[in-house]
Amino acid sequence: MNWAVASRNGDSWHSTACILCSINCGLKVQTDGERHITKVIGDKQHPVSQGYVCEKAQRLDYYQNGADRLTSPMRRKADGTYEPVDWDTAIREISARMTAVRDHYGGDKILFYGGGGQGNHLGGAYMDAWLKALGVKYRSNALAQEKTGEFWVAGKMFGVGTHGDFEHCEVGVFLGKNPWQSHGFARARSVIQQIAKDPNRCLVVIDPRRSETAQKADYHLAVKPGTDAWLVAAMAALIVQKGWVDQEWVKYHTTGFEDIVPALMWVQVSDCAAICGVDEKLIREVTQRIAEADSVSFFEDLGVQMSVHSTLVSYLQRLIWLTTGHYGREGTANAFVPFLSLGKASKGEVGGSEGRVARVSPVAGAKIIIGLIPCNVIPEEILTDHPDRYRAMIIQSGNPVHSLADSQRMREALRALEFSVAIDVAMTETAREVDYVLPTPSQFEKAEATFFNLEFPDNAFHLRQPLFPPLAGTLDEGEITARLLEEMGELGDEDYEALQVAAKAGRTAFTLTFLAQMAMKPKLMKYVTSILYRTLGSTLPPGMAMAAVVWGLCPLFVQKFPHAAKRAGFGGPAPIAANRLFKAILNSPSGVVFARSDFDDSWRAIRRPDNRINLAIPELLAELKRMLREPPRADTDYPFILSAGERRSDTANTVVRDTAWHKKDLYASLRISPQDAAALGCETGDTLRLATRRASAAVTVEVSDMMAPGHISLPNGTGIRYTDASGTTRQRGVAPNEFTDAASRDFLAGTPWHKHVPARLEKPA
Ligand SMILES: Nc1nc2c(c(=O)[nH]1)N[C@H]1C(S)=C(S)[C@@H](COP(=O)(O)OP(=O)(O)OC[C@H]3O[C@@H](n4cnc5c(=O)[nH]c(N)nc54)[C@H](O)[C@@H]3O)O[C@H]1N2
Ligand SMILES: Nc1nc2c(c(=O)[nH]1)N[C@H]1C(S)=C(S)[C@@H](COP(=O)(O)OP(=O)(O)OC[C@H]3O[C@@H](n4cnc5c(=O)[nH]c(N)nc54)[C@H](O)[C@@H]3O)O[C@H]1N2
Ligand code: SF4
Ligand SMILES: [Mo]
Repeated sequence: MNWAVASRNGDSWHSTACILCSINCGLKVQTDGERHITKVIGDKQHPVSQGYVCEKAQRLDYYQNGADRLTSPMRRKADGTYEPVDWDTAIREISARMTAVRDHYGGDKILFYGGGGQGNHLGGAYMDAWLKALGVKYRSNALAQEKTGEFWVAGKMFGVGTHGDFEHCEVGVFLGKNPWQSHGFARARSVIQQIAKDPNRCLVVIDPRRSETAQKADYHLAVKPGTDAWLVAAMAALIVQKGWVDQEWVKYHTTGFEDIVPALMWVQVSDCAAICGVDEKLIREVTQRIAEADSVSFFEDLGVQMSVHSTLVSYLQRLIWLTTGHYGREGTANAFVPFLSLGKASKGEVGGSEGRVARVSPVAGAKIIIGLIPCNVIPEEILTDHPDRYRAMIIQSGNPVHSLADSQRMREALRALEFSVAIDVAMTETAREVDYVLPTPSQFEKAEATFFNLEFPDNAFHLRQPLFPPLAGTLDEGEITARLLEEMGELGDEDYEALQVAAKAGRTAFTLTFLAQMAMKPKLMKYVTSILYRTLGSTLPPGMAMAAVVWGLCPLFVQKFPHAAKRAGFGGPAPIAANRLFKAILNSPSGVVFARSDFDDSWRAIRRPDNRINLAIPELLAELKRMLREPPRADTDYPFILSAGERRSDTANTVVRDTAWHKKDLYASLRISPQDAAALGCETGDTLRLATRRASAAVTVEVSDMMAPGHISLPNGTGIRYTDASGTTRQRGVAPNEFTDAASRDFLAGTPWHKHVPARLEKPA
């Protein structure tokens, strides 16, 4: 079903997906024949979500019809306000100014930020051609403020991405992760309920807060904020010290065990227990439960990835399940087969090839992981007189002014650039700081998809079909980048003609002509996404042109994973299998299983010598020693630890701007323990002044028994400015990154310490 049909049958149900978290549950939605999503239910035909849905999906119409959506390119005036300009003018001026930056300073002085949010990665794929034409070398996006430390560790140990199997595990461990609210794996709430109610299974939650998931846990290890490294060091050490290692398994499947033993024998478990605040007996009981279980899966997330010692914790927690033999079976982590790797630029790092010189960012010299510079160094790479500083920035589908550390400095950095462009659906905090804003159709007005496909053994890809025609005045990312390349003189009709004719003749003809053209004019290969958009794209069903890039990915996938593709029904000679896969994707509005793996694949996937998992990472073993010598110190000026950016039922990053669906009074509250509230003499609904080293502001208090004394939390995605349905500008709550500091970051990956911001609370004067 596409929008042409949808608008004819105004009251029928259409397949799509939720775009509010990385799980992208399949949905059936009803539209009103105009531009509204009126009813939302789970799609039982979706191969992964199988009808599951959470309450947030009901709010999608506030994204689709938000009053801050843009309907014209906007140009910044000298006084800081914006004026609408027509598309031809915008494309011409942007092209001229960006080319001037490239010619004067070099393409390596243009930074690209973004590539997609929780629901959209195809738009980002099209950006690639423009970036290549400009010679852009440096990129970053939100992954470089959460997952790069973990990816670096996984690269050193496995050389491939792995994901736990919570549906089947005997013991599920959530480390700084609250899947009840944040999901992170399919059908999370159902799976958590199943583990919780099965007496033979066990749910472990490591979180200072008695989160919704912790409330269901068999074991809640209420670690002191920021001390997880001591806890996981103690657990890993106990396994070695108590003789709980699965010796046979370790001998057969891993390397480096002998190098980690001395480091772990050295750990004083009782000292670590005292530092992390968890009873030593409890640590021992949980660790033994893990060692004796048939299958264990771990999930680490922002509670540790955005806190002190994050990369070290990513490493040590893996040692717990690897020394006890939990990989490559049902219920444990496995290597999923990706349709397209999210870390595709990462060959050197995630691929783990030894001896490769790590690239670093040009000014701060920060490590580049999976091709991304750490988000936290962006402002200091601009606000400097260093000759290699970035002079321009392209931002697509990201809101760094809101989402990166220290919003104030991020705004300064954007204003210091010589030129900047944002491509977005709405006038965001970031859009309000750049020179030009280009509006795109919403994700329900074009073909879209994500590469968050982490399922095992069956992995699925969901190409969504549009529900509505594009909003007037918008152009999708495929069209924008093609126009920019044409304006630059990089592409023209002569590059399209033969392929356009072939596309009309059918996909086999198109494949043959495509291969011949690329062999004849290899320089076109770098603009392949735009070429596909202009040729194949125009022959796809109405509204589906953005799917053209998926055609280009199918042969890459079937060539790289022929067995998994064949088991899913896409075997045979690669070009034929690829076209069959593309057809299946195009004709499956609820998603399609593209890969079927088995456990042997999980072992074959390991890109290390002899397919063995590497247990020893020298940099982190050294860091473990350093960490053990330096216990955390209290900050007397700022006695609270602020967790800035908690996932709640009412947050979804900044995708939905209008909060009209939120009828209850309390929104964006600062959660505080009953003990601290009593000491401060405040109650729910009161206003306090929250101060950190970067900022201070008034916040509404919510007394919550989820919080431990000394620990306070603010939600993520709040405090954004939006226009409500009546046209009034509103702002609800505070924006968490007004309070954070870009210098607070991991020594190795540069990831931020958003969950560990020293703070002070005062009664307003
Ligand atoms: N509802 C909702 N769901 C979302 C999103 C959303 O905005 N809203 N965003 C999506 C995105 S982009 C992501 S990355 C994921 C993130 O998903 P999560 O990482 O699960 O989300 P958070 O709530 O940020 O943090 C998880 C937990 O870390 C705990 N924590 C805080 N400090 C510490 C600490 O020092 N140690 C430990 N062990 N835990 C600590 C917090 O109390 C919290 O319960 O969620 C996704 N899902
Ligand atoms: N303090 C603190 N900060 C945090 C976090 C935290 O826990 N604490 N969490 C962090 C995490 S894990 C993440 S992932 C980031 C998320 O932060 P960002 O990566 O900035 O992501 P979103 O808020 O999802 O912004 C996505 C943008 O895409 C736009 N958009 C929507 N649809 C389309 C489309 O079709 N095309 C285009 N071009 N644009 C579109 C939206 O309007 C929005 O501006 O926030 C991070 N920031
Ligand atoms: S927010 Fe996430 S879990 Fe909830 S419906 Fe949307 S995609 Fe599914
Ligand atoms: Mo995230």
